[in-house]
Amino acid sequence: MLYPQSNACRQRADLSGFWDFRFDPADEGLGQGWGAGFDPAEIIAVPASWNDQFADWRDYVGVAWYQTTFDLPWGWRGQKIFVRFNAVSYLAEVWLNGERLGEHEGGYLPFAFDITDRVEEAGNMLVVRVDGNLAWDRVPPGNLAGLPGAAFPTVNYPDTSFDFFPYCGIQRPVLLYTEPHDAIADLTAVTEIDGASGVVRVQIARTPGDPLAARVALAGHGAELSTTVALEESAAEVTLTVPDAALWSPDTPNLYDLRVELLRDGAVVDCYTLAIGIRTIAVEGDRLLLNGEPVKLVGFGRHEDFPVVGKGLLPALIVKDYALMRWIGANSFRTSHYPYSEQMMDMADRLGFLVIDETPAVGLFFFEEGLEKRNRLCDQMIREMIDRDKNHPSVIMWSIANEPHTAHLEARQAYYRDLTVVEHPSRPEAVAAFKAQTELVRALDPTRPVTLVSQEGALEEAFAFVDVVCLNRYHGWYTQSGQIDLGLQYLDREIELIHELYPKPFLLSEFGTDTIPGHHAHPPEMFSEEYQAEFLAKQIHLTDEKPFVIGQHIWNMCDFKTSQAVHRMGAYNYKGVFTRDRRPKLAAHRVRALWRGEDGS
Ligand code: ADA
Repeated sequence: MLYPQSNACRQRADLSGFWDFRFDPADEGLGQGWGAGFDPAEIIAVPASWNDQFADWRDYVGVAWYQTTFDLPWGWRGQKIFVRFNAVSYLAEVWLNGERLGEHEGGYLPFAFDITDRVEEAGNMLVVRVDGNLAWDRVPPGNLAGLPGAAFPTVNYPDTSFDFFPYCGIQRPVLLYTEPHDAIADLTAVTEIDGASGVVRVQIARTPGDPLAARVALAGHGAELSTTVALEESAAEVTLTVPDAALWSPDTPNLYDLRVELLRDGAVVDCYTLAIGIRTIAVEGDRLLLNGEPVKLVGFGRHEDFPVVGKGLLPALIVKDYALMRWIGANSFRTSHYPYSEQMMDMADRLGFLVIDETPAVGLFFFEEGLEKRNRLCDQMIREMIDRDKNHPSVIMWSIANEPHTAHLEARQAYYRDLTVVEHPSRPEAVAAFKAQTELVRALDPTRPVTLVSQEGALEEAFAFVDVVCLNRYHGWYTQSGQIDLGLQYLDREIELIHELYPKPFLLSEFGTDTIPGHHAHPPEMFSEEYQAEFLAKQIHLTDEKPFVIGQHIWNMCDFKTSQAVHRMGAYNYKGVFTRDRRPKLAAHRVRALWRGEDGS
């Protein structure tokens, strides 16, 4: 799904700003026809979550309505006209001038509607009903306490099955945009390396119509290449060879401008420009290879999270977070636990960060209730995520889930007792789902490794299907609490056991400790900054000694908001090495010295 562009053939307008708004706790708006317009009760900022914008509605995750009016920009008539929502959490229904355009389920990926035949010259009324409810047949799931025979007593409020606040609303920009009737419908750029040359294969999909030609040009780093092909049917592919290619990597985030034009009788009827990076990513034995060389991923699990805006897009925060990751010596992060904004992904390309792109499938469970729908949603979100992010050189791996509840309870009890792995420890429904999803990922994108981020350790049978093993583990925190060195012994044994069963590259994808900013203790004690610094340093040293470990992602880069729960003081997860407002804790300095090789070890 190409991001809307403004150029000689296309236009784009941003509807960000202040919209009319109304909460609908009784969910009466549908029945009362609010889709045709409603009496606003508030004014709300778009893009941003609604939870922290008002005094009394922080924990409200029900239904609310947005509306705004717009005039059609001059000169747009005669083209195809669309409205696009970059992300609305959780479920959006959209009307234009009283006509229902459709709906989209899933809070972190874009969707668009063709409004060519519905948009007026002036006074267009765009209305959006947003349903933020938590439910067990949604992805990510919630309200599990409502599950018949629930094994989940309500431990947090709002009742999520994941550990971050379920912010809701229109959290990323809403765009109007045009495309010509003969348009580039999609582009897929795949790059390879051949000696000193780069090979760029470009698949061009077009809207149906009369025969056209496609001119593909690649410019940058001294290269000026182009080729023209006939574009009779719906798609064509061209290959460009770039001599002395300037490869993309964290140290050299070289990008080229790929410009595609559609031509009829020599005249340009559509054009689109894509920034591409020439790089390869592959798994070879126990190693992850970037451009044919082993690469180590050092960085973080993160969240899109900040006071007041919640999960709302905040460009200055994106700049700040990349600056802090650069400062601490990180080269990588995972989009835990949902695809991040297009702007965040573009900056990873430009600044040179290696991204594990993760779907919103966090906290999945495999009871029968709602399973068919959850599986269908997981497939939908895998497709949408790959369709949106497939051209980013920074995306080096797809993650299909975070911490699914894969294992049987009995299997877990035996495992936690003494690392005993019983026969078939995973639920068959989970094994079937993840086998199908890894196959779907490979069918959609055979060029990148696929992973699943697990808490089940050696019980995770889905590790058989993935290319890279990712483990979240907190030995010395949730287990062996207060005993960092004992935790290391358990971590050491467990990683070796997992690698014995699943001999693949291994990433310690989460490890960390809740740390109250400014709280100190000597000797180190849980929740103190000293404990976090020692815990992280020792687990980094341990995992660095293992040849099959391809890196560490600390949990988390920054403190972030969660639901209320007894184990989340102030409704915060304090595992950040930076505070929520981006101030470094002691561990940030310790990790910086480690990752920048300045710790003298
Ligand atoms: C899990 C989960 C994270 C966070 C972490 C923690 O690994 O993936 O989202 O909840 O635990 O802080 O306990």
